[in-house]
Amino acid sequence: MKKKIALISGITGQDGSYLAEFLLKKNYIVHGIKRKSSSFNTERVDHIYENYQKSKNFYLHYGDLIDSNSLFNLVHKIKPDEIYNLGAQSHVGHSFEIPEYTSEVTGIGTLRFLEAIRFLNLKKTKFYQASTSELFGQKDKRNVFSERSNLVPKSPYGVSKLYSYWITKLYREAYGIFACNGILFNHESPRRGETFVTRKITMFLAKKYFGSKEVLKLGNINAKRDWGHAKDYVELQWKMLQKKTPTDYVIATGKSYSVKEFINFCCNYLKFKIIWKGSGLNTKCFLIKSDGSKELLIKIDKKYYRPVDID
Ligand code: NAP
Ligand code: F7E
Repeated sequence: MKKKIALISGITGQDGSYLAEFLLKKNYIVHGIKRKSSSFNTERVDHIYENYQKSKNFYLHYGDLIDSNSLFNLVHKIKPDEIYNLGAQSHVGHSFEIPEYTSEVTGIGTLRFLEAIRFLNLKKTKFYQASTSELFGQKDKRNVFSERSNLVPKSPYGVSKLYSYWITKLYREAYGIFACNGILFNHESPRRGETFVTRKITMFLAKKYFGSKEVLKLGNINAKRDWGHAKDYVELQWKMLQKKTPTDYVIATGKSYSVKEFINFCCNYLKFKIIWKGSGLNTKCFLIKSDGSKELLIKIDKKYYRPVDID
């Protein structure tokens, strides 16, 4: 039987690397897009390259979501059965500092892919768009989010993803492209980028466990998130493209916890005794040492708050 061919943007990221592994195990031929960087950026997929290059099932190509030609040429050459658009400037906080770049990559980048499929008339190519719970903004009166919730993004990242969400829907309806939005809540793993809050906290605490003297600076620790595991969520991305008809899906665990609860859980796991003092910007967390003395562990820094920070 002919092997299925997948093209993944964002293959060097958390989800891209897990999805590549998942699809290769399903006997796909996987093509990934990596962007040009002045330093190595393939750390998360180097082991895949090592394992699969001989079998000719795994390929990496240079390309960029702001470069229509590179995307068009790759789609034309590879003619994938499935495209997974996971590439993005994906950091919500940073999107306030680089809103225009975020819109280009995270918003218009999606249109560039859809236009390539439309223009090349690839009737069999299915398209997955990495959409996000950041479309939602604040919870409504029913205190739940669903595929029918109001979309009220609160960051340049969310607004860019909202454009991608609607353009994906539009190309599905207008041109009959098999295109799905996966509206995913946060998902984490040991491959999570180091500036996202779970990784920032776990890396800091691991260093502290081995004697580091650093103090962790955080933003809004009362913010709540629904955290799942990236490995589970990439499987669902694939499943969406295996359905008979394309539509959009919300993916979440249904349980949310605050950043503070996450810290308490991690400290408990490491058997760190901690105590919280103060409130708001003056909140501090201390580590109680074996001799009873206190060491400052975490403090709040306004710099890590977002202009719109949703609890
Ligand atoms: P990630 O680790 O930040 O990976 C983003 C990927 O996009 C990286 O491979 C990055 O390349 C690539 N990229 C960035 N700018 C690009 C450009 N201009 N052209 C081509 N590629 C570019 O993100 P993730 O956590 O795996 O998330 C995957 C997707 O799901 C993203 O679209 C994200 O917005 C969305 N999402 C994530 C979550 C979550 O909780 N993880 C939830 C909902 C939606 P480099 O490696 O070179 O930086
Ligand atoms: O923040 C708070 C922060 O950056 C989580 C992306 O994958 O998921 C991710 O976006 C919460 C926020 O993820 C710090 O204010 C406190 O409330 O880990 P994060 P995110 O913003 O939820 C969504 C679904 C995506 O689509 C995105 O691509 O933690 N927080 N103090 C902090 N966050 C960070 N990064 N750093 C802090 O110091």
